[in-house]
Amino acid sequence: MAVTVTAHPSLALAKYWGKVAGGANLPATTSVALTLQALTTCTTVTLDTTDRVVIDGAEQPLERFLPVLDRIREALAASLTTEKSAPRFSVTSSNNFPTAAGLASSASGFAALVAAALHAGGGQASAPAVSRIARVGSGSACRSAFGGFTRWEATAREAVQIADETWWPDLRVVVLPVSAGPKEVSSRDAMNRTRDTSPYYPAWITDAPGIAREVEEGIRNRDIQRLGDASRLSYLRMFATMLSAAPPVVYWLSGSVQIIHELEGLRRQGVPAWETMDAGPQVKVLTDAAHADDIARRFAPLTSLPPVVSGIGPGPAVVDQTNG
Ligand code: 2P0
Repeated sequence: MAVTVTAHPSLALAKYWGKVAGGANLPATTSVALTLQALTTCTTVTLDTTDRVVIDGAEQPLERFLPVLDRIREALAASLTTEKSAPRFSVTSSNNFPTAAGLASSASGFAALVAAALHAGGGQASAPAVSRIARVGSGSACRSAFGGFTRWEATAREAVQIADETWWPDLRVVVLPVSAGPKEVSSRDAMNRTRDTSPYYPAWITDAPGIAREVEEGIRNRDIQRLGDASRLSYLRMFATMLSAAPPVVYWLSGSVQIIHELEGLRRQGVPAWETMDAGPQVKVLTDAAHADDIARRFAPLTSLPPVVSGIGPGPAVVDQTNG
C-alpha cells in the first residue's frame, strides 16, 4: 500500500518557544497559529521491510524519525484487530519551499508523514491522532494536523482547531524568503539554550498567555489590527529571549531588519501589514487580499526567492492511494 498526503506548515502568531522538562516535547507556552495554504509538503509512505526517509531526494538519518515511526506502529497495533507484524515505512517527501530554513518544513513534514503512515497501515488518521503523534517529531507539527486556525495549549499533547480554513477568506500572509539556506542553529537547540540561559525566559513565560489570548481574540473577531499588533508583540518578545541567551541566537539578517523598518513606514501610511518571524531570517507579513500583491512586489528586491502570497490552508489530505 502506498499513500500520498499533502500538508501545510503552521505559522504561529502567538509563538511556541520553550518546552516543559521531561522530554515529551510539550510546550511551555500556548501557541496560536494558522495553516499556510501556499506552502506544501507532499509525502508518500509505502509499507516496507525497513524504515527509510528521503526528503527532497536526500536520505535522512533515522534518529529524528524513529520515535515518531514507533508511535505510529503502536497506534496501528492498538487499532488493528488482526495480529500483524509491525510495519516498516518507506517515506519519500518533498517541499515546494526551502527545507529547514525557518519556514516550518518540519511542521508540514511530520504532519504529512504521520497521516500517510497511519493511512498506509490501515489505521485511523483522525486529526487529533495525527496531532498527538506528529508533535513528537516537531512541536509545531501538532498544529499542522489541522487546517485553518489552531491553538496548542501550554503542556498539551495535541492541538485543537479554533476555526477552519474558510473562517477568514480575506486574510493573507506574504512570505518573504530572505535567505534559502538552512539555519545554523536548529530551533530545538535554540529553544533549549534560551530556556537554560536567558534571564528573560521566566518573563516570557509569564507574559506569553496574555498575548496568546489577544491573538485568538483577533482571529475570532476577524480584527486584523488586533491580530497584527498582538502577533508582533509575540515574535519580538520571543526574539528578546533568544538575543539574551548565552551564547545569543541571532537568526535575523540585514534584509529581515530592513523589511521590519519598511513595514513600520507602510503602517504609518495606513497599510494593514504586520510582520512575524520564526527560527530563521524569513519574514511573513499578515495583510489582506487588497494589499498582498503590492506588498509582495514591493519587497521582492529584498528576497532571495520570489515572495509567496498565501491564504489559509486545510489540514493533511490524502491525494493518492494505491495497492502495491
Ligand atoms: C512556532 N517555532 O510556534 C515556533 C515559533 C519557531 C518559532 O515551533 O523542537 O520545529 O521540533 O518542537 O516546532 C519551530 O520549532 O520545534 C517552532 P521542536 P519546532 O511555530
